[in-house]
Amino acid sequence: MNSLHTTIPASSSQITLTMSPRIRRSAFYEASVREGVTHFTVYNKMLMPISFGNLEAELHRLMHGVAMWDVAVERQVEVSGPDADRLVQHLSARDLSKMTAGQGKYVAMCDYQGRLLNDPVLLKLSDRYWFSLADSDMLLWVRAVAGEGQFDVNVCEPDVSPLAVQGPRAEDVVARLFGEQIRAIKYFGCIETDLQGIPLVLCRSGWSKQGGFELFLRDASKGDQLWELVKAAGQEYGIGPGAPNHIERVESGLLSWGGDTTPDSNPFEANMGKYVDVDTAVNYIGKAALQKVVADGPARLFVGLILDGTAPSAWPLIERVPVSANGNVVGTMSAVVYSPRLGRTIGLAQINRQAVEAGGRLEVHAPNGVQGAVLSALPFA
Ligand code: THG
Repeated sequence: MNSLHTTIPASSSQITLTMSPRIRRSAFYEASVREGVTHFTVYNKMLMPISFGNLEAELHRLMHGVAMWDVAVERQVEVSGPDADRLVQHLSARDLSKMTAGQGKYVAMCDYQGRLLNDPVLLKLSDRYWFSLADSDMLLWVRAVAGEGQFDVNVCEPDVSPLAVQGPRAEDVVARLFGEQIRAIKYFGCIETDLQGIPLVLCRSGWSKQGGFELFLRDASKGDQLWELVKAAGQEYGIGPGAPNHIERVESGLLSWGGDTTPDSNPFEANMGKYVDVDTAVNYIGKAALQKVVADGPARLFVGLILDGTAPSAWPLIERVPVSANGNVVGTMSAVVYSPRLGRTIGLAQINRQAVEAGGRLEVHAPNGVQGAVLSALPFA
């Protein structure tokens, strides 16, 4: 078996980033530095840790133990006020009529042409909504739509900083902190609570398929304190720092908006079709365009690729690379990684629907040469 890179390989993807007031730091920034963070990316104009220098250990904790991740870059757009229900529905390509407080849902936010603007987790709290966002400027969009439509709402980015606890032992750590009753929380269920006076929302969610929770800290000045409480509770389960894991997310086929999508992708081209309601009485922005996509069939599909050989293909990709069939370009690959669990090099790609339906062999024009590939359903088995 190939050994994993234990550090992210040095390449032109490694540069020095000079800080400025435009690039924000997280409530857990000091804690991440103390823990030995080695690599950051920028997400929602904020620094996001992506490695602590040992990807192998970080993956192992996520798959077999428990990891804690600074995901404060998952910024919230908060909507409250008399027209909040109506505005949130207008912005979401999903029937929310049965949604109750204490629930979360994965939603596609689209423009009038059905293009995917963001794929947040939407949380409904007792008196407000939070769109927990991927990496795009939704505060601008939500305020514009609210203003143009004269919705009576307040729209802001609140002081909220998610900390993820992920992995098979995550529930044990969170039960230790909050009590055994948290084991009954359903997927995307959320409760407004506190931890030794630190206000937060606890939600069963997170950007992995290994299970876990996110603690939405509601006071950035308590970031350090919360980090240390979670770390202490996780000691006996071997908790350690990590970040949304590239290998696990490719294996699981979790969408990275802006990485796997282009500005023209619609949700059906992002494998989000099952979360989009087109046959519904409710109305929302983009509905007619999305109905047309369903009627015509999407132009492209988001699929997995299994590459020939087991070379640990160049990672991170610094740009999408072409994928061809019989010499004709049929799509692009947006992520690639060697999966130790599958013993294969796997990727994520947007491929023309006809080429997916035809099946057969593909060629990936990877940075380290042309490699043959075949399609795979997502998630990878
Ligand atoms: N948590 C929170 N905010 C987020 C993310 C998160 N914002 C950015 C980004 N992640 C948004 N994108 C996703 C993508 C996938 C999922 C969640 C957010 C996800 N998908 C599951 C799946 O595809 O299997 C479950 C979806 C479902 O069953 O409804 O969890 O992670 N706070």
